[in-house]
Amino acid sequence: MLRPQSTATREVVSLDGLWNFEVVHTIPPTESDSTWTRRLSNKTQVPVPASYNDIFLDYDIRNHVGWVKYQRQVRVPRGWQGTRYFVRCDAATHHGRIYANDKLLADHHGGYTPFDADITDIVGSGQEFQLTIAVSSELTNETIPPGKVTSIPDGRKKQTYMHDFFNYSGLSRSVWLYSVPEEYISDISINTDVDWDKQDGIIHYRVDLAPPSSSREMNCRVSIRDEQGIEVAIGEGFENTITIPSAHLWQPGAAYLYDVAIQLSRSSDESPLDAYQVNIGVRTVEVRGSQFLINNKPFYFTGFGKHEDSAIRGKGHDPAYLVHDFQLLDWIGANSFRTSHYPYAEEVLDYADRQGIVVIDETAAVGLNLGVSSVMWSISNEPASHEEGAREYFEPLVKVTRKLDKRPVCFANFGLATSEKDRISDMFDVLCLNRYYGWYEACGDMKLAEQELEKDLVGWQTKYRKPMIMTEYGADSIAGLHSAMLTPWSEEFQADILEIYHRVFDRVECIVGEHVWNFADFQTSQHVFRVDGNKKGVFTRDRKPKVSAQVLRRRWRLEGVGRLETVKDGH
Ligand code: BDP
Repeated sequence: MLRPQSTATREVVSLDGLWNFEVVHTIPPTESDSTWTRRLSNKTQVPVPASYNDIFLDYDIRNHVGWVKYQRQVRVPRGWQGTRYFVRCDAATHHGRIYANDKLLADHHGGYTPFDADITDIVGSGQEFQLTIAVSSELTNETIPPGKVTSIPDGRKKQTYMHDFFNYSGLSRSVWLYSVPEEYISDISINTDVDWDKQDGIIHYRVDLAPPSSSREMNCRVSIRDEQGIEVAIGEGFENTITIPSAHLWQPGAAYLYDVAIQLSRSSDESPLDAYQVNIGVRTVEVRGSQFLINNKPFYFTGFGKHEDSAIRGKGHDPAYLVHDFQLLDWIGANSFRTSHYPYAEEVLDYADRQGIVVIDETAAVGLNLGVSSVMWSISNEPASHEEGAREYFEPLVKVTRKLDKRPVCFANFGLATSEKDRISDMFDVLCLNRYYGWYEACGDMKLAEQELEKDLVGWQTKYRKPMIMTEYGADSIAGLHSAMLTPWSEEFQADILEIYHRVFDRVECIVGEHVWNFADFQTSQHVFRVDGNKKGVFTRDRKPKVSAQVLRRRWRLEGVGRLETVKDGH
């Protein structure tokens, strides 16, 4: 699904801002019941994009289990006659429905992927309509992520879940109204390769149309321009391979993006029908033996598991936090991050592409974006890969992922599924491990932690000889709590733990990366074991560095671990 774009043939209107809002306490009996679309008062309003939970001070709104409604009036621009137009929701966490006036037009499961509704036949151009988006926060044993809803004696519902981040809900990403021509480009797939002898960039592309049969009377022209705006290559047809002579490669830390313009025109008179533009980087990704190669050179990941999380907006996308977080990644010397534990807003991936930051995209929703910065798909975090049935569950998922895209595939393994007990790691390209020695295990016994960690990693290395990334390691620390006596929760304790891990990484040959858990403190469900959330951040929730940030900055930025020129045959 392509993102809305303003081009010569398409228009976009942002629907972000304040929307009328209502918490639904009694679920209307059917999906078409008119109470779903009853007009809401404008006394209670919420911002879009933002999770609604922390906007109010009300316990029952913050912890609401079930549906809420967002509503506003929208006018379709007058000039959109003769086009098709859609309402697009970038994310509704976790189940979303779009209603135009009283018609249900889209029903989408999955809280972190976009969906849209064609409203062309419901509202004429120039007309106003009432847009209602209903969003449910419920997690059950049929959703991803899973959860459980129970009822307590006073009739309220309680949501429990296994994951360790607050179940923020609502419209956490933008909402758009956009138009496309009657016959339009519906999808674009691009793969890049490099002819290493000639240093040429090879671009394989495919353009899909809607309605699907319309391509016969049309031409498709693809033009590639460099960063100076100079056309360097062109292609004809809906599927083809284009060569960019002596291509400028997209490198970690040194992004370079080509502009790919796709133009559809009518065969008979060459009149323009549709236009779409994407930016792409030319680069290769490959796993060879125990190395992870980007552009044929060993790459060592340094960075973090992150969250979309900040005060008040919850998981709401915020461009100020986006840019500031990338500033901090640069300051600390990180070259990559994992979109733990869900696909992030597409704006984040686009920005990573422009900044040369490498991404491990934790999602099964392949095709969501064209991001070049994503070098690998993580299809699960900490599944019970040691239990019976794990292989049967994951085998088809790995197959589907490989069919959809050629990038390496991994999952994040947890401590209980040891190298002896795990049943699935042979199917993956890279071994990603989450470990908490010195914290959840052997807490405070730094010597034992170091020994156990090394034994664990060497076990995986001996069995598989595949590249290994430590995708989570760290400890909680309360900013401002200091101690020279190895006191858990102090900033020094967290810093010490990181140093143990680094010593071990430097001794284990197959380790090709280190992602600290977590970039910043983040909110969790209310819990007596979590003091206002998870404090494993190297930065506080408002992005102030803790002592551990200096440990990382020294290693990554000053000693240069993970910098391209320092990663040769090992690190
Ligand atoms: C890991 C999870 C992560 C948690 C972390 C922790 O992958 O989501 O936040 O533990 O306990 O198991 O901090």
